[in-house]
Amino acid sequence: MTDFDDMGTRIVSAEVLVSSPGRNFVTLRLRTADGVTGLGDATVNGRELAVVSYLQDHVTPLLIGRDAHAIEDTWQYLYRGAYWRRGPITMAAIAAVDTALWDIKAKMAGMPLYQLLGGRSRRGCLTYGHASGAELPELFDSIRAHLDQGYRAIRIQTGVPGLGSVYGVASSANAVVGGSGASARYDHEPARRAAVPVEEEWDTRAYLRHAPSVFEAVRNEFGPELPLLHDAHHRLTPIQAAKLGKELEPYDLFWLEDVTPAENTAVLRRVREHTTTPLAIGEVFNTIWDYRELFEEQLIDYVRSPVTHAGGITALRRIFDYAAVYQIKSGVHGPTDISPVGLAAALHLGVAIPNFGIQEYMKHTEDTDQVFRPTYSFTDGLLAPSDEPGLGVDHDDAEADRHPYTRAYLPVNRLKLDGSMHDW
Ligand code: KDG
Ligand code: MG
Repeated sequence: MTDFDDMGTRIVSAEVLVSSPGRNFVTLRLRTADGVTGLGDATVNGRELAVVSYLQDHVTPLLIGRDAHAIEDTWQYLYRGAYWRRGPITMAAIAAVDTALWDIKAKMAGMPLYQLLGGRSRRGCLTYGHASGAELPELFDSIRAHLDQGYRAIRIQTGVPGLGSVYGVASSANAVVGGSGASARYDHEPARRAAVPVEEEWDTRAYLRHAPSVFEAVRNEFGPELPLLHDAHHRLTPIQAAKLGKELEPYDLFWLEDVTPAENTAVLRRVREHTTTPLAIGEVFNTIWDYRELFEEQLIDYVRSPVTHAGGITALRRIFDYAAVYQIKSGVHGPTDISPVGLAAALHLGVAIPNFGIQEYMKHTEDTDQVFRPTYSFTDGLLAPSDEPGLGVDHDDAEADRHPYTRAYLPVNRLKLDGSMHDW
């Protein structure tokens, strides 16, 4: 569609911004002839420059001259038009364009984005924070500190006896990023930045023996009410996942996340047959199609897709509407590698949709917030978008220039037994 009634809404520039204020981020900024700008997050952790190329070499040239108001048509143009549909790089690129266009449209309307998505349905988005510790005393300290900060739901990850560092558990090595206790961070940048991925070791049987005892101890210490979550990071077979879900039932989890690898969702039938522990999945899914049998067979309870990796606000809204038919709720992925732009987009959707469940929240570093200047606020465990027009996030180019891209990876996971690569 190149027939513009209002030439002022034409896209005249599309910039791909790469920076590393604490960790790497890829951001798309679109500008209209009238000078309205919009931002979109295109960060794919550990594969950032692939999205930069996808956008710069294949997408941004197509955007110049298009009507910024034509959000749905642009989405279909980039998705159907590519022929090579789906996949994390394609869908992150489309997500960035879509999010930036929604930001522009809301700014043009002079409204916070959630108003264009149907208006506010709740005061804010209930979040869960990340408590962790190699041993129980550190874990308990971390839970207490999160409660003091206002969190009302907590994800629990711990070390496993006999294993070294375990992903998801803040260690002294990365405590330097955010201090110790509650604010220690487990995400592996920049404390464990390296030219090649850090290698961790894994033993599923040791993990399965240990995990239920951790939740028993936490329930004994903190009582029955606190919503508790846990992430198995795709590491289990269907029967192991079923066993874990069953053994965690007495501790009444809010959810058990990513129990099996994402490629074969049909195995969740087996898990579901055996346990009533609620299941969450989807942080590495890219499209609505990935959820089809999971929704229709009622195999999961929460959708983990973020705006950033599932094709943007347009696509994620569609996924949530489809999920609502089956009483399945949102549980949007919100680690620090989702930029403040991606998080703000999730919050605008989160306050608007009828089937909001919970929002993952791990605070970004101060350096990150100085680049993006987010205006969302965290009060009493609820994260809420501001009433500024658009997403309520900016991009300070001068600040970003102080933090150049540095190649960095997620760790990899090898079996302690023989060093073979394992799922995660
Ligand atoms: O980039 C992916 C990581 O941030 C991911 O491992 C985090 O599993 C994760 C989670 O639930 O936040
Ligand atoms: Mg996860």
